[in-house]
Amino acid sequence: MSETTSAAEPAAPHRYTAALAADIEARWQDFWDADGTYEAPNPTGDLAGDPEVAARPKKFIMDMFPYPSGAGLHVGHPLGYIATDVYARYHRMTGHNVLHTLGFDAFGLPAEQYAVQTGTHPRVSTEANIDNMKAQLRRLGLGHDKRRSFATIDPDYYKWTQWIFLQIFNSWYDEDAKKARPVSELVAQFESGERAVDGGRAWSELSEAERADVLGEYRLAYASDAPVNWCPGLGTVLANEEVTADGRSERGNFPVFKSKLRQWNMRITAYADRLIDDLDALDWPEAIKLQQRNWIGRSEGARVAFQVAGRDEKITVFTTRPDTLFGATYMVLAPEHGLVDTVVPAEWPQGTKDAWTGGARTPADAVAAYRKQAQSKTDVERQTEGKDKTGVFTGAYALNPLTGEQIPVFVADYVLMGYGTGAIMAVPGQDERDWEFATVFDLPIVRTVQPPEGWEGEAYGGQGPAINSANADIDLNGMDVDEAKRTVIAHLTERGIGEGTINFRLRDWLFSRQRYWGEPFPIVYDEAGVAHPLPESMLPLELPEVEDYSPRTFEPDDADTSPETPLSRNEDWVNVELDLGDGVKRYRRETNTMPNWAGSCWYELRYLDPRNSEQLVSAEAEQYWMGPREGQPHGGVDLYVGGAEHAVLHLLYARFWSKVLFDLGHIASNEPFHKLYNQGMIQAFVYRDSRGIAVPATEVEERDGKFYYQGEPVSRVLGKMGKSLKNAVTPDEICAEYGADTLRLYEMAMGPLDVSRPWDTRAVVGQYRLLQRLWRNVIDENTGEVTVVDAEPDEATLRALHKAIDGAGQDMANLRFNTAIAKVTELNNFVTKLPEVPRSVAERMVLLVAPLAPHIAEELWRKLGHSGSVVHEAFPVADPAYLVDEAVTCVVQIKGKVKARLEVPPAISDEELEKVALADPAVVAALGGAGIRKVIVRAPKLVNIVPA
Ligand code: ANZ
Repeated sequence: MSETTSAAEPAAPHRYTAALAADIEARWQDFWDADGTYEAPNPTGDLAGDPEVAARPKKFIMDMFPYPSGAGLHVGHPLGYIATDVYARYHRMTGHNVLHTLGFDAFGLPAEQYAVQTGTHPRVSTEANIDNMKAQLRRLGLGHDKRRSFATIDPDYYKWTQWIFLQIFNSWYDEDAKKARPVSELVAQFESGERAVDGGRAWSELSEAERADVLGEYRLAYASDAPVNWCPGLGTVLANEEVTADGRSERGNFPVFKSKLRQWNMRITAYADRLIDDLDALDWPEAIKLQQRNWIGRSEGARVAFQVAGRDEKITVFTTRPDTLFGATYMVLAPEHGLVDTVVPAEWPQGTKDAWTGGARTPADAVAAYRKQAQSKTDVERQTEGKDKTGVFTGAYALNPLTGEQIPVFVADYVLMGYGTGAIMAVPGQDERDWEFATVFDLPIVRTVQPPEGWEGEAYGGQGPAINSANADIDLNGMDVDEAKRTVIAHLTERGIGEGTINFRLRDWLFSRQRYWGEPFPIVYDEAGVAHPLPESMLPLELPEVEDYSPRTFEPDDADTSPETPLSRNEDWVNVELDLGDGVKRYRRETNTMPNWAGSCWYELRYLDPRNSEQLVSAEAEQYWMGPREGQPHGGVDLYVGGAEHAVLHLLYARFWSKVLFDLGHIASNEPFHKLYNQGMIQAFVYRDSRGIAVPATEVEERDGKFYYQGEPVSRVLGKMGKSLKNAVTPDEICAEYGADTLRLYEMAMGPLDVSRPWDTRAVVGQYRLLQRLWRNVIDENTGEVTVVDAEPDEATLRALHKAIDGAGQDMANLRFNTAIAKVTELNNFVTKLPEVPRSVAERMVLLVAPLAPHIAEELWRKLGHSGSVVHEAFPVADPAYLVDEAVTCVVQIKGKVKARLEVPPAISDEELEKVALADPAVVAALGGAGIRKVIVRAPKLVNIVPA
């Protein structure tokens, strides 16, 4: 119980207490539900409502939707939800049609893991968690349009996730038009001969399976056999974005291995340029844009083909420094490179240095042994080994196309298969990694850029004139780096052995998982193994009810395992007879499921038109809520609030899906989220005993700045809030003790929204007192009667009121809720000191707090005699006349005689006032050019000048 209702001080019967707050809040939450207060009308369709409301400017305000975990919410989770709710309420009151709702991202690993542990079906536990979370969220008074809420596991929803997959499967990226187009248009190009099939055969000559292979090279969703991230400990493959920098699974921290498996991929790389370029017009934190740019990693350079000496094959490299080609003294292939086996000769060439052979009898042995060694390292380990470069000679030589010299070809793990072409030309004179390698293997070093005076003993990667770079056909010497690059590229292009190119770090998105609890792929395979999309009429393809939904996991470090999908164990579901348009045939279903990112890739669109059974979203609804407009050239959600941890995963995938849907003409917005805002984290103190084990935070006592648990000293550090650290505080507890409005105010008052802040339950009472004073300013605590009077407020009150309206309004519009609350508090304190409160002041104060503390605002508004809800009332408007500070008269004396009177702001500083006084024409005239000995300033009232 809070102190103000303690037994020592018997509460007045109508005081704002936790019990009264609970009563008010429950009543208004019921009212809102029954009334549909937060329902935002669409202009057309089944959610159309009041056309007058739909004609207002719109705001689509969205949170990153939660994963319904079994632990429920702690007070850290709703920080963003409360912020968007205040923002949404403010915009409703300033004449906007506001779409604000919340769904659930409900497929995913935790429910499945819980299912494995407890035997509960993931749907059952997930739905129970959703119900629990909904109740917790409802208690906070969030103004959500509940008609628009859904969970990604609803078959009505994932039908459209599957539908989008089919759109992506059925399209290809036209590099000339720079957009996705339907595969049917590609087929037409092949049929007419407008586009040639690789290998020169006619389309009509190809078998169905061959055609499927050709199209697979183009489709934006395609299956391929490629080295993928296989995580035996989780029993599934993972996307690059789900693997940490040190090669472990983001979830569970298990080792991840490269393993060649047939998997579904999304050709996100086709969009690399647009994903970078379109960031410019988005209103996102710079840090997130930078992370996306780095993840996509655009580098400009060239591809150059090197002839293998004495063979037909060429080795193509990607280099960002084609200008240094004269200094390429050896080459390196990644151990996994397909040409390694082709180029190795049977014997070591004459004169091969011992240090190059790794002690092996033949090049093939050397390469095989080296590969084995490289396999156990992660990409990051391979790149961060510093000076200890390793590798072996393949026995092959290649020709440097500019010097004509034979240069040895090595295999070394500092070159990665997954980047560029997996092969490099090594230029030790300019590249530090190559310098290190050349030093270990005693390879020649030729500088091709003049380093500064005294530069010795290391590679020089900087600017400077080209040197040692000429032959009979081309002379780069003296050119700067950029000019030399352009010149070499032109030369190589002319000779047909190279071209300028842009390379991206981004890889295609690995899209299949070996899990039960995800969207099934709407794909079946015929007897020849050709993949066929299911027709739209067969969607949704629902998950089968199964006995065993556990993934098969393995010893975490056993790389020689391969995944087994839970769906594959259900022969009845897997083997089907279908008529896909050419008669009933037998098919096998795809047994992988989609990654849990799929459902969150497009959910903003479904909020717009959640019950549409014909389309994923109607064109009108999408254009209205998300279409491009002034200042938002790509369209998108007006405000999207969530954690910064989603910088590259969810946000990149969602942008990609939007662009495909946009290209295919399904939506008008080319970007999903126009404005992105990252809220800070609510942190909490973690208390640990002498063994380092966290102890329950609520049972820790503080004495003289030290902390004790059961009498023993414990340490205290700031950390994450959560069950595992025994420091979780639930919103339910705080609501029970003070009410939801107090919790809302406290979370918003803790600090700027984007800054992390420590939770302090003891400080919550401060906001409770604010609401108690607000209540007392309107209601008699003993009688429950309204105490306001119909008198006009005086000048000082009007000034305080309008200043608060102006400041708090601007703060709310700019997501500065902490300072908005400070201004409301200041006004409330001012009003508390008035002998009686004018009704006009009380009413505007209630409107002012309504976005922040909606329940008490509704109640007071009702008690002040209004019949409707405060939610759609107009936010008060500040009168500028009361915003200018009152002026004060300042007397300016010269030798004690008054020479001028100035009107100055009361807060003027001594320095400013002196300047103003000395510049006053009357003062200048009175001084008559005499010098000044001394100026005595007593701001704001007096300036005394003593002339020299
Ligand atoms: C010759 C050269 C000379 C290079 C020089 C750099 C400096 P970014 O900028 O990250 O795109 N490279 C290419 N493919 C590689 C791979 N698969 N594994 C490891 N390294 C690879 O890096 C491009 C540069 O990294 C390329 O340009 C290549 O080395 C190397 F003075 O070529 B460079």
